[in-house]
Amino acid sequence: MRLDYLTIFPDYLAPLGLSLPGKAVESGLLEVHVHDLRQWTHDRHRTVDDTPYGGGAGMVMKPEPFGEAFAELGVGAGTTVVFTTPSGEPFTQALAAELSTRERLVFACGRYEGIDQRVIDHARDLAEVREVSLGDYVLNGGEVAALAITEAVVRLLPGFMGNAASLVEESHAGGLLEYPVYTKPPAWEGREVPAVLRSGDHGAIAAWRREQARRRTAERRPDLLAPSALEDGSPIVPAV
Ligand code: 6GU
Repeated sequence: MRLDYLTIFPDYLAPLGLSLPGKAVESGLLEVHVHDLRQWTHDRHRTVDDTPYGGGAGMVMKPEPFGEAFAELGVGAGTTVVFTTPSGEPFTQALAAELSTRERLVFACGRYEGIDQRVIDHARDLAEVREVSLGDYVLNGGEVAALAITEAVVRLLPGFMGNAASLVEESHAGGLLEYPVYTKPPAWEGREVPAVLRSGDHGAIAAWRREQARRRTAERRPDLLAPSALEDGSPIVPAV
């Protein structure tokens, strides 16, 4: 898989060289290219934004640098352009799985009040487009969102370290949050590990974990237990 990032803050994406994506690059599974959007400006101030038509607060990212970037990077059939924006579709494990099947992702990281709509429309003429949001809150820009999406996608790539085992586990998940986990020592700060986990009774342990996961999900994410969440594409969480 090839990943390209268009950003006015390339330093924000430095973590891509570390840990998980870094290893995937070293193993040859992944190619990563971070591009400073300002390289496709031509004025002395390397301008990437301008005032919004119709008025209003903030600045809008200009279309031309994106257009030139798409052309130079060869965005076309076989590419998915991911626009990170709080007005996008919610990012889920299901979307991560879908994106992990693509040959090439180009992340267009928005800043300011957004990107001129014609950039998104133009990208749709060239390639597949997904506008993606991490959740219902506002970040200053799409870079951190692009990092999060990247990590979720890259760990699903076939052949990536450790992914076989974790994928099998995730497929058993049943759309619940993870149960609490414990390790040694058996008592710490006056708190004991639940006896059932030390009982060696695998049936009882599985039942306890299922119940803990159900309880935790009911408390924190009742939406996951609603009938509408039980259709295909429900969120995938660790094994119970
Ligand atoms: Cl993808 N971008 C920005 N700027 N804010 C967000 C987001 C994305 N997802 C949630 N908040």
